[in-house]
Amino acid sequence: MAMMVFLVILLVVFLMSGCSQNVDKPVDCSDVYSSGKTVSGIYSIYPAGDIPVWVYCQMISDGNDEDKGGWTVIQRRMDGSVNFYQAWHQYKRGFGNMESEYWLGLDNMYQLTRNRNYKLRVDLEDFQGNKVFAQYSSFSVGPEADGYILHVSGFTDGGAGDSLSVHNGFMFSTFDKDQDISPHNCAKKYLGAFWYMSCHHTNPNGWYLWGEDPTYYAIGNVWSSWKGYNVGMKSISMKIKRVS
Ligand SMILES: [Ca+2]
Repeated sequence: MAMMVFLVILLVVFLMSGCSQNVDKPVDCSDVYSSGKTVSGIYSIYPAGDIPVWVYCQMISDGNDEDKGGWTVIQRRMDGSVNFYQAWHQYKRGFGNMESEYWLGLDNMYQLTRNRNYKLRVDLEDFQGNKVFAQYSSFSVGPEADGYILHVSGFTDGGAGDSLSVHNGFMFSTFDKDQDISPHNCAKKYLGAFWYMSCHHTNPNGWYLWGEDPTYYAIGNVWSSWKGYNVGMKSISMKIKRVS
């Protein structure tokens, strides 16, 4: 009998520790921020429940004091240190270095946005130190079975102009998986991977150009509504934040 009671107590303790662990699993950087961790940096999040994913959380205001903290960075270029000309399976699962340049992965983006509402902010900086942004009130990525279709809308201009809304509704393409609507392979032609149509108004995952370089048209990490098709960004980052 004593043994039975002991086992029941052991079971209850085990179940309770399991419950408290779940509370400690932030889904995204909004949860990380809400838990009191308000310093920008690398944190683990759990977009799909059990498997941790390392990510850079940007804990800053975007200019509005009521809109502080908790941006989950899903894509970042800043120094050309990571090769973004990667195959489908890499874009699916994610790659790069959380301290510098990386892609969070289409699976993680899908898991994050499938049941929750997110807004998107794209921050841009040129090699002269000018900074602008574009913001979208709604962002999500569909399931792999449908080609990881991009859903983006609700543009607000922070000086960058809108180079992304035109990509709304298109599937993701890499050099080894052409799902664009061009007779060409857009990823091969413009040395990137993106929700290409035929082919792009922005190419965030394109070649890191180190500024203006018209040698090969539109291959760089460009945002055409700000600097045209031949000026690569010094930094470009895409980050999402949950909205209620
Ligand atoms: Ca094509």
